[in-house]
Amino acid sequence: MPIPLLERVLAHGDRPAVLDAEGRHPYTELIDASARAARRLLAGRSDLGEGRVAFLTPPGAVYPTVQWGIWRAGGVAVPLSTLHPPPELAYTVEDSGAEIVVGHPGFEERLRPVAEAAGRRYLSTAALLAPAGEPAGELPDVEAGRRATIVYTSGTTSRPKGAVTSHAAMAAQISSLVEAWGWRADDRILLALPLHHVHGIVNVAGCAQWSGALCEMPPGFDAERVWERFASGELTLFMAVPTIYRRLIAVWEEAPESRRRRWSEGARRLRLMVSGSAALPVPTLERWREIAGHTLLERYGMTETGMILSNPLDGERRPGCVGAPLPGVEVRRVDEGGEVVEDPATPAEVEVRGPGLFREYWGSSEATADAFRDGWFRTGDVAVVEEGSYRLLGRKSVDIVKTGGYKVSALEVEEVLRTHPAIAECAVVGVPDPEWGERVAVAVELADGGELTLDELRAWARERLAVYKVPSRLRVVETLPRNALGKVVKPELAKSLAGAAPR
Ligand code: MCA
Ligand code: AMP
Repeated sequence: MPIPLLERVLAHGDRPAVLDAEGRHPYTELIDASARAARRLLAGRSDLGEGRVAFLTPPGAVYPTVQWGIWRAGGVAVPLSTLHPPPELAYTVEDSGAEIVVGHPGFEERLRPVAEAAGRRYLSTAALLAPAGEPAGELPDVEAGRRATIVYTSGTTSRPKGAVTSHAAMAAQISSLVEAWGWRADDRILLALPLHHVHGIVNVAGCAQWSGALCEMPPGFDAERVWERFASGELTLFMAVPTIYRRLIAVWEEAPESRRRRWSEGARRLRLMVSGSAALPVPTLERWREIAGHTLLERYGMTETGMILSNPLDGERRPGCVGAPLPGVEVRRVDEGGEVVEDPATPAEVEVRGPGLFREYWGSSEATADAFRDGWFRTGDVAVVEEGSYRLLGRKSVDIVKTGGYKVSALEVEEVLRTHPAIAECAVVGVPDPEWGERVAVAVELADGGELTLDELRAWARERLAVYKVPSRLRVVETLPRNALGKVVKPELAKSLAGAAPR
């Protein structure tokens, strides 16, 4: 089985892999179940030959079982989001050209009609993993260079793009983190993140699987539950986005003294806590240090590259900085013309090279070509370097918003909102927010006779967009601020929207 991650997994034997609502699942159980899943996906064929399989499961042992089953059948795993309404699910299924859609029974009502409308084969995880009537047959040889997964990510184009990663690249992303953060077989991590993005898939689940560690997978993020798990003294690792640390701090502040003490003492016993996916505000880092006894290790990455820069496991973690290149990752900073900028204090765009990079945007050779310069991936993030540690200053594009760790394309949201009957024109921007990092905000020019409240707009938009893309600030304007060329001046708009009607 030359899929590098699964070769590692095979060596873990009966060690516990996942703890979920059903209990503990050893690695052997997941491996055996994934072989059954693979044979059922194959349904008599010898190899899915990089056919895409979209899947939607809650967090738990079922997730790696299906993911590995797809890989072992020679397919490409396309994780769907539990937060996506049918139009977004349909987009991912269609754009990826998924031939099979796999759904947990809990999502069948939402997902089966999507698969059927697109004319794709729908398979329930209950049928896929049923122990009885196991089909026989050889599984294909899957080379490490094959496509492994497509993760959809928003960008400067309207609709999300599918970033394709090979098994070898995924292994490079994982092994770099395992080395840098000292992952061990006796580690135990609590998953608090969704499993359709790299932070949850690679940094948490993938690294645990590579190392033979145990990953606890509760149904979703619940701040009190996380503190209780810290208090148990059983965890060694925790990784989350800044919004989650903010939530944990808020719940701690409200707890009675005796509980606070128990929670804080438990948190101190973990060996490492990591923050990433969005800028960690220094006050959050400082408050966390006071109440949990950890200086959060902040790191920086992207869906297309895996993790790029990280503060050190041992040694000084500079507040407000994201550290130095991870093992196997090359980083440079360039100016507008693509010239390397040597002066560390001059802001410049970060570019990345290395074995962990994605291969392509699915079905878009043009977008793929645009994303690279001389073999270097252009991140669109601007940074300076302070005593060897990178400090991110922001993104080049105003059309990308990061809210609670999710990347949102302003253009995608605008395109959907323009189809609302009361909206003549609109512009979406990110506005700074202490809880979410940024919030999605919209300024709207109404159609003749149109009326709109934020609640109405949210209810309407939630049926079409993932809830984290739905604006939570609205301002109705006579005219949007435009420059001489008629283009909306978004920085100006962002300033005025910072005080718009909140929810
Ligand atoms: C939930 N809501 C949001 C968000 N999440 N609104 C804006 N931005 C969000 N991120 C909505 C809810 O639907 C709800 O709407 C209201 O806000 C409050 O929901 P609540 O239940 O309080 O939120 P939650 O469900 O607890 O979610 C908060 C969360 C979640 C746990 C922080 O946003 C999350 O899991 N974020 C992590 C995303 C992530 O993994 N990003 C990594 C991408 P209503 O009130 O209307 O019902 S990978 C990446 O970035 C790279 C590779 C990297 O470097 O890691
Ligand atoms: P995604 O496309 O969801 O993978 O998000 C990648 C983007 O998240 C990067 O290009 C950065 O803009 C942002 N990001 C990730 N980690 C950090 C961090 N530690 N600080 C600031 N921004 C970050």
